[in-house]
Amino acid sequence: MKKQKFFKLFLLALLIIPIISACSSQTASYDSKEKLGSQINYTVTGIDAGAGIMSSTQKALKAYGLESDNWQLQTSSTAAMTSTLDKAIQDKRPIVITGWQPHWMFTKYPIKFLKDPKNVFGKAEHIDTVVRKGLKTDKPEAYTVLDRFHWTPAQMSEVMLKVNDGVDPEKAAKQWIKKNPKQVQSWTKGVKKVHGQSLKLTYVAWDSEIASTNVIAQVLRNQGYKVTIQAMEIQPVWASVATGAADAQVSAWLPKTSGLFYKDYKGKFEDLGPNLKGAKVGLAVPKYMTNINSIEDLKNK
Ligand code: PBE
Repeated sequence: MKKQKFFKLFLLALLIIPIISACSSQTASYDSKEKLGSQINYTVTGIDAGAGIMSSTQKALKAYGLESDNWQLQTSSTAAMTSTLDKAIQDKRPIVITGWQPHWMFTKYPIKFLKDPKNVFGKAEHIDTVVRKGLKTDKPEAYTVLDRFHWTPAQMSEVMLKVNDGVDPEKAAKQWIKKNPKQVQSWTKGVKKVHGQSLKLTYVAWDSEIASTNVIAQVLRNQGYKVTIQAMEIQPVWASVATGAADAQVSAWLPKTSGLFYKDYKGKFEDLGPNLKGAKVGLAVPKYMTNINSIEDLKNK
């Protein structure tokens, strides 16, 4: 008897739980006839507070008159943002995210950048290699390799995707180096090998920076350096190179995204120029939001 009662309750639960969870699911599928803001609580889903894309988004909310329209930027992390994006796309729900390229989010999900007619995020960005003053005389071999380091958005994406698939970043870097000997040789050609000199690189644990920092660190290890890489917040990354606590960083998204730090620390570092061209930063939405194509549409549609 007891067993039967339990079984009935169990069946009831099986029936009720999905109904409850369906009712409490945050928002419905995207409805192009309804105002977008009210469908997503006037929220842009963002990443960690220190990221340049976050301050640019705040500027955009002001510039496009969205702030006065109750729009807000939600702080989280890249992992939380992409997981929210993943769920939204599964249910065809509306969502606005902070997006950038190179990143696997553009490979994995059908999303598009919103046009930015006021040019708040800037057009294309480049990622520069920034080294401490005096590196050229202290460690000329490392300086030369860092100065020559450059690759393409597609190459960076390849490493990022691997890491996203669960490959250890150092291993993914080694595999990329093995697959691209000519390119790596063009960075190291004629550079004398060293024997265990130490070298420190700092970076922020964003997917793009994990990829680039691990690749260049591994190339420098192959040149004989004892390279340590240390993850930290973006501001300490710039400070570490400015004070000489670190030798270099390869994560300066310019002119806009890291522009403030570039200005703040100007004169206290050496900019070796782009290691990657054709990066892009902005707001992005799923492609099924066909009537939302510009940041201006967030206000009007
Ligand atoms: N990002 C990735 C960083 C730079 C690299 C776009 C998230 C940012 O500062 O916004």
